[in-house]
Amino acid sequence: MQNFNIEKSTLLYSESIKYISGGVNSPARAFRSVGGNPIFIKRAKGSKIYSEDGIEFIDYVCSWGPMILGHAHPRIVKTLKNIIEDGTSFGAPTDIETKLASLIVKMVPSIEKVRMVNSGTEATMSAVRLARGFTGREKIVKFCGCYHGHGDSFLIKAGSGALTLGVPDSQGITKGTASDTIVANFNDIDSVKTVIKGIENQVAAVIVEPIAGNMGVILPENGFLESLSKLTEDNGIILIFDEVITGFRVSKGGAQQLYNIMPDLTTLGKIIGGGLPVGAYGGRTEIMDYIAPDGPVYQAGTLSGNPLAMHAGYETLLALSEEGFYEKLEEKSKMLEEDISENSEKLGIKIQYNRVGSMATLFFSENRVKDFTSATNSDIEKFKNYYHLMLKMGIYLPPSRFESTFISSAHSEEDIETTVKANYEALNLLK
Ligand code: KE4
Repeated sequence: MQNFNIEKSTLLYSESIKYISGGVNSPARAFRSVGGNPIFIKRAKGSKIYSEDGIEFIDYVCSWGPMILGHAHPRIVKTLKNIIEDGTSFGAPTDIETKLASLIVKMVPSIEKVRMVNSGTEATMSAVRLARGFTGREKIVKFCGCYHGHGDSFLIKAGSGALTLGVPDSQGITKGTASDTIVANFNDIDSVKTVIKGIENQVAAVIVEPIAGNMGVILPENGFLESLSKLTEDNGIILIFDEVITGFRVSKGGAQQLYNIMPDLTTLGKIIGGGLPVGAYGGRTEIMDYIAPDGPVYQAGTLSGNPLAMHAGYETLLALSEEGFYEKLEEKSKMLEEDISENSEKLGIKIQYNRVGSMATLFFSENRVKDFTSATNSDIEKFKNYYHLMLKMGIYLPPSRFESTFISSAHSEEDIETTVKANYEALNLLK
């Protein structure tokens, strides 16, 4: 274990909590569920992040998903350097917005038209408003443990940081709003049929993470997404795939391409900004034409389609479109899964390693983790101890068992080997 002295981070945290709520600009970054204080990061390059204390980590958070090319990728840095002197925001249309939009339309099977926003939350909020405007209906269905950003309609039985902090139902949500959100169970199509029974014609949309990432990674059981697609189609309900994590992560066309399911609307974020603030929502033209200025559903944003973010996103999508990108990512992701699974078998520590492509979660559980209940039954104490053992060995994981780890194209085989060695040592100490 390297000299793990985080005095500088601790000092910076004592300063940040004076001015920033919780000392962080997003609760997911607080170390509340694992204990200790957050590490302050000074810079990053490729698969590594460097703390203010001068500690190097192999990064498996990847900014919670966006950095699929790794940090400070030369293509992104060069692009931003080239354009920054031309101005940063105009509040008027630019050619690069059309270029990125057309690339998204080309790559994501169900998207015919798209609207850019500034975050995944804005994308999901707008997609639900659009579904309500298009159908004239008010109810929405979400899944317990799924997270769709911090829009009021979604902070009911929410995952990610809300679940991590034990507040899946946020305060500040009006009874009226909450009453329009119906909660079903992921991977349980009968629970969806039950909760909408008799009110099918009041339901505007079902929103789902096609691969859950915010309870930790939970794969869709065979037939679940197909049944959801049929149920929504049969009842005139808009099916929204929230692909803020899975979009361009699990394949060029996201989860909808991987599972060959066509949602009515798709929300995107993270990767399409290449590390700058971006979100997007898109779908069939007949639905997307309902958005202002063409249609009656209003949505707007000062910095939507910001040129810096558009260029960073465009270069990112071009890079991941290159031949063999996902195959190489799959090789490294598979190697990590197999070697960690081998470690756990050798040491007799029961884990579940849920993975799709380069997104994965290691659960300390005897049983398969296939839904919210089995995810929350995983061993939190073991996770906390594992987390800090790995951190001290220079492996930076998300500080929550309800998040996904990510591998970038910058992660080397050496990084994977180092991680597997650290995993072996950590599991051995947990025995
Ligand atoms: P943002 O508003 O954070 O850009 O996106 C919201 C969102 C929407 N949909 C899904 C499936 C998401 O996972 C997210 C945000 N993801 C969390 C981590 N799982 C962001 C981390 C944070 O909140 O700091």
